[in-house]
Amino acid sequence: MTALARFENTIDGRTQPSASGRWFPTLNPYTGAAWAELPWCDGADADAAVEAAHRAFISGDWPAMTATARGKLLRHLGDLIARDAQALAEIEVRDNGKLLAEMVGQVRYIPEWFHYYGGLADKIEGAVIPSDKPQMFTYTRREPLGVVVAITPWNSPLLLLAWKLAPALAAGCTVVIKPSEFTSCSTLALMALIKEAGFPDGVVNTVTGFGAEIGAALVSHPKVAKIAFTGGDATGAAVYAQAAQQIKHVTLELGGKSANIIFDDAQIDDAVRGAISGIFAASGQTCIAGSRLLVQRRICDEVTSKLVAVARTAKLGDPMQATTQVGPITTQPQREKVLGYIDIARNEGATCLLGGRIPDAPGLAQGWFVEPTIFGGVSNDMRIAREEVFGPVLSIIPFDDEDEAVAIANDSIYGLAAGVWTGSIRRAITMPDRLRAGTVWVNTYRAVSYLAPFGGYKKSGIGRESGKAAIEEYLQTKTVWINLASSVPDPFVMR
Ligand code: TXE
Repeated sequence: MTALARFENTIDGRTQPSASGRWFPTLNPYTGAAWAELPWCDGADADAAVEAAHRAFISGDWPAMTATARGKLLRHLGDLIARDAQALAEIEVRDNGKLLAEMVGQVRYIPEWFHYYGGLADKIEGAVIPSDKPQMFTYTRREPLGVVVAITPWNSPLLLLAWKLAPALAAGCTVVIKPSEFTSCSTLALMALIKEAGFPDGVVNTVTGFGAEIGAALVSHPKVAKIAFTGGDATGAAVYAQAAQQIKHVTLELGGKSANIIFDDAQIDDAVRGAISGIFAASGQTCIAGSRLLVQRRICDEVTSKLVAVARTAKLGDPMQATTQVGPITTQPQREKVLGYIDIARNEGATCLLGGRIPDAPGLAQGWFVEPTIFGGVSNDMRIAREEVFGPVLSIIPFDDEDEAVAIANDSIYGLAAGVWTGSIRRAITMPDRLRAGTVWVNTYRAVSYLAPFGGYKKSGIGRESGKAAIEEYLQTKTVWINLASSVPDPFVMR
């Protein structure tokens, strides 16, 4: 038996196994087999990483560096990621089973975040405050928060890390990354590029292992100033509660149950393609999945039959192959969860129009596949319409008019994203105003950019990632008062 590849953490600039010397395997969702091993960290490693990040924040080269120099490091890192995009994407596919074509595209896009925030690093400005007090000079400084713990999920490990890492570093923070235990390898591979780019030791550190074991040690560490988290809402709520104990800053990017709304004046074939990309791309494992498809009743049968016809032809298979359209589910527990929701939907009385099973095609048995699944006859009070499935399962919900579409779309604990398909300019402008979601797409779906703030309303999260807004999440304001008078007046009266 050949030994598995081993990836190591980087703490204080040194690659290392865990303090305990234990390892755990990472599995390939297409083969179901272990393909690499990772350091199984515990509280001792978490503490070492936070201490290293704290030292790098308060002393040494990083705090002494100009913002322009910081920005250059970020841009250099972006170039190195572009150079190694193919190799990084292949690591991601082995870990998360998403299509190589999608992951290569995604990793090739990641440098934009480092270039953008590299450019923004030396445009962080304070202000001189007009003074209402004579002989007083008052100004503000924008200062980094401190040590940031970045906790990332398994669906798009490097992209969702870049959304945190680039603005955090541009702001001058230092970072400890806790990648998902299911997909840590690409993050550990990225650390070699962070070293090559020239970041001082301790500015970026990693700790791999199980969230339940090291999450609390990281989140509650007194030297951590902020947690930037993407993951499920239950874990997000636990992280938020723990962070509150020490009044730490948080950004939370959590789940969704996004409504993708098709009006009867839409280009129906485009809308069908949008609905497919909204739920079957990445096997539905995206926080922005358009898992509730709201269709105006007059066109509901037509849209449904077109959707079923297109989804039926989706080619499941090896995510490394260019012809594959739907890959496996990333983790075994997640596949169980998806299959569980399919049973729940059937028991609730929804009609399974397509899929709903583990595929029996030859060559797929070893991987964690679920057939693309479409449910009709769904009402918005069913659990399949209310809870995040995070898999290739679409619920079709008919509506009669605009008001009803808005009411159904907004009747959710989540508010991450929404889609609107319409030929009406009026609707294209008024519907986004009425939808309670952090992102609304009109006649498109799943567009994101380093330029555009992204985040959730309601239980989908707190704070924004990407765009200028995101850097604010890693900064705090200090106000400085300088007395220009030659003497200090009456000490018993507030100035
Ligand atoms: O996520 P977790 P899971 C949703 C999706 C999925 C569900 C559960 O619905 O079915 O979440 O997935 C770390 N303290 N999303 O269990 O647990 C964990 O190690 C600190 C939506 O995989 O939220 C990982 O690094 N950290 C989502 C990260 O949290 C802890 C993407 C996310 O894992 C921790 C993924 C703890 N106590 C799942 N426990 C999205 N918004 O895109 C775990 N972690």
